[in-house]
Amino acid sequence: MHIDRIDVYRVAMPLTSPFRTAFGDDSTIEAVLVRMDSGELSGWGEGAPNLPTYSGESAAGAFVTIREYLAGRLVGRDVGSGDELQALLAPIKDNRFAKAALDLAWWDLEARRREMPLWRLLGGRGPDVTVGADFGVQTSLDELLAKVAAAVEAGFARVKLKYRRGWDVDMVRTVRGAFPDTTIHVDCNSGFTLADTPMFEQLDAFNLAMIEQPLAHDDLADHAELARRIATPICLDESVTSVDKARKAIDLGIVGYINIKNGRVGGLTPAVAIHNYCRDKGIPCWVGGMLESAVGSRHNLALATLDNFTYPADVFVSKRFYEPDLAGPEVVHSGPSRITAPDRPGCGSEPVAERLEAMTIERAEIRGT
Ligand code: OSB
Ligand code: MG
Repeated sequence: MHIDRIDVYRVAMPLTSPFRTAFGDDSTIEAVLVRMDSGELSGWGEGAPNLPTYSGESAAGAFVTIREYLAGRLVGRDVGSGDELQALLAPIKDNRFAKAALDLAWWDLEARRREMPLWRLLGGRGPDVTVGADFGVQTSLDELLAKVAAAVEAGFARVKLKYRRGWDVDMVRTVRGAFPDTTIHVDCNSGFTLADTPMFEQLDAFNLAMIEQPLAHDDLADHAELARRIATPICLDESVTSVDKARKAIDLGIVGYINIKNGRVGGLTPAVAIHNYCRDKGIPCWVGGMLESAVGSRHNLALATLDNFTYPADVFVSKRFYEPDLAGPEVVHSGPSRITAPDRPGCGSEPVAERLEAMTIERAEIRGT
């Protein structure tokens, strides 16, 4: 497929309410959106690193990296596969959210060219995906309990709770006390160190499905030590950025689960490769998200249709975070705890032109020579 032109947008998407985690309190999410053109067709991709607080990457940096270093490696060329695209970008180290925006746009374009839904092109088991509920740090335990009660009532298959200092063991004890049978896990977003091992040992009493990314964002060795000291399974998010890191995490005996995010690993191409590697090793996975617009969320949804994603995904309906969503059609539930991948060519979403314009901070166009 010949890449004629790439447009990149750095956007700021206002959240309906602040999202509070161990790495910060955000009221806006910054992302890069990429439109990739081939002939009459366009595909859309997204990378949503926001500020450099989750990883070292930011939307501002991703925008410059795409404009200056990445897009020029693709325009004017024939790119026949995701692997070929990744090989062309490989001389540029890291910058995975930036690469993901390009990789996703390529896959969307390829699926549109073949006139098939992206989930089918990826080899998914079917369009229906089981999704979970997710709650950031709240202003009070009563507020959290009310939200968890509503999620359980609505039939969500699992509940993820953001976890940070001051919103820790007592919070879990309270929620577990009120909901003894609900599948619950906590996400620490790399907020702790091995010195907190006694606190993690206390969590073993609460039958959590897993503890997500307890230690530093780029660590493996300390996670291996923690895994030896606690019974609750560990799930890595931030630390697994490639198949190679997944291999090391598995060989070190760290992981009960791996959270796979398109943005964090550099796109659908590496995400599918990590999924396949984990499947062959018998390690269950689930799909994570970064508060993407409907474009990125529908790419996440397509990924989540693969067969080794056995724990409910962090894919959310548009209204959970955005009113309105930058992209359409808006993401909605198709049943309790379920979102269905669209039966349309490609990922099934694209930006709504006037919203894209209103939310754009800067934009660039890269054409072939
Ligand atoms: O660690 O999974 C994470 C959101 C932004 C950045 C990092 C994370 C998250 C989430 C929420 O946990 C996922 C979502 O709600 O889409
Ligand atoms: Mg996480």
